[in-house]
Amino acid sequence: MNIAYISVPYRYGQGKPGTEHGPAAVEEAGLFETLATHGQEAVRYGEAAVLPEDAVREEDAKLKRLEGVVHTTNDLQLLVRDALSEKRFPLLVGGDHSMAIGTIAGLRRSIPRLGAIWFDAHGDLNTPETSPTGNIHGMPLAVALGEGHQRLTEIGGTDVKLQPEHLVFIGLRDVDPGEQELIDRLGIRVYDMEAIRTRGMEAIMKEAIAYLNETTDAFYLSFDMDGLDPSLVEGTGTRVADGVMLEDAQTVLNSCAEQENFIAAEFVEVNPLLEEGNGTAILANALIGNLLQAMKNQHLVK
Ligand SMILES: [Mn+2]
Repeated sequence: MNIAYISVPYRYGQGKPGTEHGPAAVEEAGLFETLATHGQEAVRYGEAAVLPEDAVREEDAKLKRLEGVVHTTNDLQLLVRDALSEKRFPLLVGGDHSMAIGTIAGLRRSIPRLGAIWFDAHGDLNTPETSPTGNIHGMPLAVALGEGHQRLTEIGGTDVKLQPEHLVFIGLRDVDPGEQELIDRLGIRVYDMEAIRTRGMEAIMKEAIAYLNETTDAFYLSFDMDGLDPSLVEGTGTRVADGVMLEDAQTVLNSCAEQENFIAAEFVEVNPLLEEGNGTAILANALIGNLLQAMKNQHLVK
């Protein structure tokens, strides 16, 4: 399978400048070399369109920079859809996590029963009503489940993009009250740090994938760098203590790569302005290398 690397250089889903430089930082860390090492063309398949800063205002405090998010996620869903229709594996680098609204909408076009593994410290399940910040990067999963502002839920079509039983959280540990209510009401599968510690990541990933395989046609991995332990990721905007360590993160990647119905991955929330050096982007590039190697071992990537 050929990789379609798609960059999403934007930050409008959250307030800190810097995630718009995430893709460039990962490229500087050697992304194109990583692609070439694993038999891929060292090229960018596409880059999601981003509105200039002066065209984006905060406007609604409960839904900040909405125009900027709508513009990019709408463009991104088309890129992802096209890549998938060409039988490519979309590999996305962001950008803040609100980009997943576009990723999921694009994948959903050809995968009606789409599954998602959400590697993240946060639930990303807020709506404008429940969000403590109004930042849309805390809302992409609510949007995918059909909850939230219509401008967002209608990106890529008016249908609901993701069913709650087609979603699994890995590494969750910072959940707002409204998010917990949604998790409980919809019965969403969660593997928190306690579960990872007591059962081990290997067993958890095996169970998570078996669970998704029961009812989905294919699944993708949404990898938020803040799912990792803060000691590993200085350059991400919302770090949370007691996170996933490197070996367990690699197990997540390897477990996904073993599956023939693993169809896309995104790495989000790289913010090089929050650290000296480029450590978080270097780590993201290394993790992408791990993933491609594991996929190559499974003959998913030629
Ligand atoms: Mn996130």
